Amino acid sequence: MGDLVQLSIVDGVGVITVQNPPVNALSPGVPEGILEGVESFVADAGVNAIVLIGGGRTFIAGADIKEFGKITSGQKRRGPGLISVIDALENAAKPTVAAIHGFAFGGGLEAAQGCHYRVALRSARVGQPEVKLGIIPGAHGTQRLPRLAGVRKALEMCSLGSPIFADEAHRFGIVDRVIEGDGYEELLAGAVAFAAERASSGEPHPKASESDAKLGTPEEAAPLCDAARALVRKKRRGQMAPLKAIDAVEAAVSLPFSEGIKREAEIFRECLFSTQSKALIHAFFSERAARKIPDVPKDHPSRQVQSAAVIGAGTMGGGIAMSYVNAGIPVRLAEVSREALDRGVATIRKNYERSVRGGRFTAEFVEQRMAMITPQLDWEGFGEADIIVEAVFENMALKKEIFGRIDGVARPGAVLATNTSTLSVDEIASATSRPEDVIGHHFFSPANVMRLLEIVRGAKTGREVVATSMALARRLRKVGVLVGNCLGFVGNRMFHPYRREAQFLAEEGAKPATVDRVLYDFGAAMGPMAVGDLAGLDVGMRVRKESPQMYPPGTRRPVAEDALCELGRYGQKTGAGWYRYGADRSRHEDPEVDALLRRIAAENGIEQREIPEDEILDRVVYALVNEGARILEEGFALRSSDIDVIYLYGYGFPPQRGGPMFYADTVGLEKVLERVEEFHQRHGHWWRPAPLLRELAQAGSSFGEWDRSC
Ligand code: ZOZ
Ligand code: NAD
Repeated sequence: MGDLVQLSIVDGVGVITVQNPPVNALSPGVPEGILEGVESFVADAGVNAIVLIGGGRTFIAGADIKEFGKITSGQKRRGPGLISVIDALENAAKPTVAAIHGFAFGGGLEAAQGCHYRVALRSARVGQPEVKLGIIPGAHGTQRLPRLAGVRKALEMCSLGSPIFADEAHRFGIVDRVIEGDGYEELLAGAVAFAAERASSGEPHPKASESDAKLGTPEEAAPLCDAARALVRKKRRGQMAPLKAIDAVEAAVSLPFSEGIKREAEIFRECLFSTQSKALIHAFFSERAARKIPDVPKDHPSRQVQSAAVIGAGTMGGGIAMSYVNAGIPVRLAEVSREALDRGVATIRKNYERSVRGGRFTAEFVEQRMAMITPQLDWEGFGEADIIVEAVFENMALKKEIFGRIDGVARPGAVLATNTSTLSVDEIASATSRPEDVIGHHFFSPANVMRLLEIVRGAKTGREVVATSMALARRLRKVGVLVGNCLGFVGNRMFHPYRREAQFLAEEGAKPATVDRVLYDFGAAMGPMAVGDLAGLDVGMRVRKESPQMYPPGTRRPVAEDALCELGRYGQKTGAGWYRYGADRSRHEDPEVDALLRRIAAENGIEQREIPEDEILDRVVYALVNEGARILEEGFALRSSDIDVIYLYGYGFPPQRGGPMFYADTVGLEKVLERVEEFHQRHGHWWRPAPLLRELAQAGSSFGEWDRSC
């Protein structure tokens, strides 16, 4: 049993404590340890009841996700492990009680469902989040949960994967008693008392697998399943596991338990071996890997951030201020004019009011947050701020002037962050006497909603400032990814060729709506043309004008968007761009755009043709991959999985594809290279294969292997 599971007896109750930090995952040895504990306590005449509890900060957060890869790669056979434990808990001759604090997730909740009873601290959360990993509950959760909580709740929990707190779980019969208090000791005492009570009651102990009262009939379940399917088709578009989870819950109603669990096992296996599951598991670990910076270990000293100042209350500054106050950090928000300041504050209020209407925040919370923002026209109090974030117009001269002024007022040790999306952090830092304190905090729009924060490390940025920024990202509920200081950093640098290629395709005869649909069908939240219209086509046009070096002589340059801009078609904000927009923002294809594209093609000697959909997909997605490979070899991203995280959280890349680099690995780099070389032959310069892509493809390797070798 080792140290993973410990046994003790408290007041005649046998206590099985899982000790597998940090989250008490069911790693090899844990199920076996619990099983031994149950068997020995059942045999021990001095024990009247059994409590299963987690040591440390949580109950059991589920299966050890690392084990799944071993199973699918054939290194390990899926043994009866957890399922035997659950059977033993349910069939024990003495009452079994799960005592839950922290999280009872996945296999953890399934183990708890095997117990006769469950008690939990009010702060505890229970959930079946397996679908987020592309699988379904595989230890009878889809069969026991509807019996405990009813079909509707089980469908919701198993298909969306969102956890619920103990009070709600109590209302639905998942938890039998909420224990007052907030510590492990109170939970243990409450659980032991509850177990002793049940043992002395003389009543039979309920087995979830035999409690059919809440199941209802297949006819009653059918509309609930249909509604759940419609919801996940919308909310988890393109994902297989949520629909499969619904099938499994439906089987709980239509089949006896002994058959339902067989159905669940088939579906579980089908999901576990799917590419989608591998991609989602990759996304899970990639998000956590991104926190690891080789020369800035977890325990590296960092600075306290208790107060912030934001300069510029425009689109980004307002959203950034909201992110800070949502995390409980007060913000001084400065603007140049009364009008801009009032507009900025009004936008913040409007955004909050929308959240109140949507039920995300209470009105009281919003008033508290608004009170934490101090709008001002001067920089009073900036000298006390722990961090100053600049979010003014994207103009180097202006940013340098601002940073020169910041240098004069910021206290020693304050972090000085810029939200620039394209400008050099080093050049901005050069305007100060302390470049070691300067760093890029590249938020994504809307900054209060989007989870990604690209943290841009300049040549002189100090490690303490990197550590502070990574920790701050988590506090702000962002996914922080450290990147290097190159043009466009990682995300926008890759986005540029992606959108360029989409434009080329349109110029060569692909309908803009077809390009968008191909990407939408691939799972993207929006296609590249619609994204351009949303962001404003003038933004790209200005960048192309200001940075002519982006298109060296002799290289093909996209012309379609410049032509659209000349017609005043900047996108949604002018009612027309790649599409024409109705007053209600509805999007319509526009024959004028097709005519414009034909004209451009004729004028520029571009041959128009019918373009197959697979070419559309490969050209836009491999444009991302090829640039991503260059970024990696140039060292502007630490690992390919960081690039995936950036695309998953900042650009709406479909999670079930795992990110562009992972997707390329699933296709096979040899095939990707072949295609890139084909495009290079046909389209020239922009398709020169990245040396790293060539190297890995020729070695039969992958980006994932490259990450592991670094
Ligand atoms: O970590 C958060 C979380 O949500 N974890 C995943 C929970 C989950 O998805 N559970 C379901 C797993 S699938 C399952 O359970 C199916 C099943 O049993 C099928 C039965 C058949 C089994 C046959 C198999 C052999 C959580 C909310 C729990 C905690 O969040 P925090 O923000 O506090 O902590 P993190 O996320 O930074 O995590 C800390 C470290 O723990 C690692 N980790 C977390 N959950 C894990 C896990 N490692 C393995 N398995 C898990 N379930 C995480 O990677 C991180 O590691 P480091 O190295 O980055 O620190
Ligand atoms: P914006 O035009 O909406 O806002 C800029 C604000 O800065 C304006 O309200 C302006 O009045 C104010 N400002 C200008 N000079 C100032 C000064 N001296 N002091 C105080 N305020 C001043 O622009 P935005 O979209 O919020 O962009 C801001 C920065 O964020 C830019 O660097 C941009 O590249 C970057 N960014 C933008 C996006 C986006 O999608 N909009 C995304 C990521 C990063």
